[in-house]
Amino acid sequence: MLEETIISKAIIDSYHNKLSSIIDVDAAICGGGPSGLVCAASLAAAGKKVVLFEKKLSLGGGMWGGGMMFNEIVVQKKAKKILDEFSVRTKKYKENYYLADSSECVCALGYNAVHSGAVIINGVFAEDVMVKKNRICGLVINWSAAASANLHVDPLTVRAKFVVDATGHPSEVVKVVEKKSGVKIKTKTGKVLGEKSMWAHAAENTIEKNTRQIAPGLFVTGMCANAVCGAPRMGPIFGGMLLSGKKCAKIILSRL
Ligand code: 48F
Repeated sequence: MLEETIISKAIIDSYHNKLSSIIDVDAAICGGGPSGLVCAASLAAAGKKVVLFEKKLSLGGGMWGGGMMFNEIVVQKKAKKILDEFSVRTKKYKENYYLADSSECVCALGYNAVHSGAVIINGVFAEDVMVKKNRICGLVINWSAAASANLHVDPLTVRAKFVVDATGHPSEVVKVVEKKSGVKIKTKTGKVLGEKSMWAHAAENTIEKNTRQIAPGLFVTGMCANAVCGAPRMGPIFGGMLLSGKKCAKIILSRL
């Protein structure tokens, strides 16, 4: 005989434990697209305490849709190694152009992040950051459903040694920092420079350089790194996202 109340209690107890375990972490990642997932998986695989918040129910960000909903993605040779590492199958199209099924990619990145030990909290978004002594030291989180319903609900806060903005094109965490924290962003103007129009080669070449600590305690990865630093977009080539997530984890590891 299956008992409904036991099912409910199991979920409540387990979720409560999960949430309690991520109130104070090494890294809090905002955004579960490809860059955030690779960053989370790499940090967790190195034994660090990592939480990733995704505002939607589904992980994967812009990866599901490939190019214009043709659910295939392209990666270059350098990044194919990361897909190999995550056991994603690829096929060569031409020299330096490899294809992968976008659904397989998202599932593999998510599976690896969780299996490496990262805690994923979906349906929750970061609405603000915690700032102390001019340093970003945490994320202020709330239910995405509360925001959609326009409910006035006070948030909760998670403390993190490092925060990562992996929110893609909108660069939501950096924009909050720019708008209300008083902490200066490390760009030429001290402001978010904004994403430029499509130029895949230039965008993929600059994304690793743009993946860095943009303010004390705050890193940028993925499309967010290019958008904040005034670099172009690249469309459905995803190698830069994977390489950026790896690089972001590597720098954070060197500082933990
Ligand atoms: O947009 P997204 O996939 O970011 P990414 O990892 O990859 C970019 C590519 O998908 C593509 C591209 C490359 O070809 O240009 O666009 O840089 O994933 C960002 C995730 O962050 C979530 C959002 O729902 C998406 O899944 N997100 C955005 N704002 C918040 C957030 C927030 N405030 N809190 C939590 N999650």
